[in-house]
Amino acid sequence: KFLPHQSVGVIPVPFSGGQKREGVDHGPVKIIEFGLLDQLKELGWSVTFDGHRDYTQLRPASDPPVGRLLNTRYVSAVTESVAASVQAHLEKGSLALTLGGDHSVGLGTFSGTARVHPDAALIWVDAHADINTPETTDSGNIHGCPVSFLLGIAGHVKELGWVKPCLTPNRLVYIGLRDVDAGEKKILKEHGIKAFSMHEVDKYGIAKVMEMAIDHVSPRGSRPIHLSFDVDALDPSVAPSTGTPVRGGLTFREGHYICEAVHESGCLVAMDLMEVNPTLEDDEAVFQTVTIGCSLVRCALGETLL
Ligand code: 5AB
Ligand code: MN
Ligand code: MN
Ligand code: MN
Repeated sequence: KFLPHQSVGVIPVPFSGGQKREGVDHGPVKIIEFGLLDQLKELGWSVTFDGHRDYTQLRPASDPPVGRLLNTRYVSAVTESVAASVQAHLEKGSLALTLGGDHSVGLGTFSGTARVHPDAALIWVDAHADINTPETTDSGNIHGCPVSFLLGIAGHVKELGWVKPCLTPNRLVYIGLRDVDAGEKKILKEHGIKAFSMHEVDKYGIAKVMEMAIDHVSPRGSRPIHLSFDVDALDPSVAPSTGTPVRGGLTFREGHYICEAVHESGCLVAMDLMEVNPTLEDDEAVFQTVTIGCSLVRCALGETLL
């Protein structure tokens, strides 16, 4: 509806500064090596690849904690650049596909989408809500905070000053939650944010959940959709190589169904595939995680079973 759906811009973001574990910055190279670009061409997409950039060049000489928040300047520089990349692809009429990298990068991706589509909806698929504020975060890891910045409820952090509020609670929906901090639960309640935790996935089934989720953020296809998919939404038995795994996650099919349903909506304008860490667990686990990551993207971009 919002796109001719023919071209996709692929933005690899080898960044790990939004959390403390090394390795998630190797995610994009592995995903590309696995053949994602050819797979998308096979599906009929014309693919523009941004190329592997060295984001460590953006690391500032000094980056002291701001309250509890860590690497604010580094995260800020990288995400500001990512926002511009996403914006550029969308302005050319392409779909924007960002490969993470940790989920702090979501600050940049959705901001870029919102510049081109100010009414865009955000579907955040994750075990976690990533909605901590500088006040509520225990870890200080910004990958647990991007959504609060997008909503403009994080308070002013000078180092991240480029980030403008660009999301409203009614345009946000979560799927897959099962590890939400107490402070985050309060925020979700206060702002009336729609969330389908694993409890709701069990209760209603994924098909009904997707129908309700899409109807909530983009009723009758009225809003463009940005899909931000953290692989830790999947159960660790199907996607083990990620930094913050949580038991009791989405099955292989539930993950794929989400992407298929978003494709079917005809509203997808941008997708993130985040938190693939190919240095965690053994080779078989990495292969499994990268394989599923690629097939999630293919499903969101229209691969069908029949
Ligand atoms: B992820 C936690 N809520 O704030 C925090 O992987 C975990 O992008 C955040 O979803 C997990 O540190 C961030 C405890
Ligand atoms: Mn996340
Ligand atoms: Mn997560
Ligand atoms: Mn994670």
